[in-house]
Amino acid sequence: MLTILGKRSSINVRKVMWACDELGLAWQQEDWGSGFRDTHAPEFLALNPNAMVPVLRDGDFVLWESNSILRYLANRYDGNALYPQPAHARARVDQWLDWQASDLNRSWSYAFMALVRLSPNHADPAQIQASLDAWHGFMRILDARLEKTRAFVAGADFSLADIAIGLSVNRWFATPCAHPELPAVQDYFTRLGTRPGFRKHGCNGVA
Ligand SMILES: N[C@@H](CCC(=O)N[C@@H](CS)C(=O)NCC(=O)O)C(=O)O
Repeated sequence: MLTILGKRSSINVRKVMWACDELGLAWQQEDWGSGFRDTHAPEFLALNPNAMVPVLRDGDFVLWESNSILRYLANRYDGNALYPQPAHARARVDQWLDWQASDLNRSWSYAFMALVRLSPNHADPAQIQASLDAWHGFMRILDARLEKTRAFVAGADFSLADIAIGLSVNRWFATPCAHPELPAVQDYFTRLGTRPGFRKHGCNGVA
């Protein structure tokens, strides 16, 4: 039995729960992170010195960093369909996973904290607008990509990249702001909505 440490509202924890369900794995989850058990507790820091969720425990093996956990699960549990072996196909999945964790993630940080978390420390209108502009810019890049594939981020097939990016697209739509028209992103969101895993962990009313 796999154990996922982290609160269910966390986008990064939801990636891991969704991946486990796609792979048909049995898992249990423990609520850690702000509002729940404190990730600065020594027992948690011993698992992840960054005090961040998610952490995966698989027997004696412990792993943190959500996209690394996705890759591990696919490698360990026969997930070639989600993370194809051929070098070019695998690199394409990796490219979009890394883009999600770096550029895309960074762009929304201020706007998300301001508009969804209503953080008093993120109330500067100029910084909110700059964050939204950057976020929309990256979503336009995604729209152009999906316009080409007409299916999923890495190509014709659903992959690990769609778990990370599908949750990100859900966050974008769920953030109260003016959204530019991005038809391919809209179609993708609808397409993902046919997957039980996305309905359960992605498009479930949580940004
Ligand atoms: N790069 C990390 C980021 C993890 C992260 O930012 N986790 C947030 C929740 S989404 C967190 O642990 N925040 C502190 C807390 O909730 O106590 C990953 O992808 O796993």
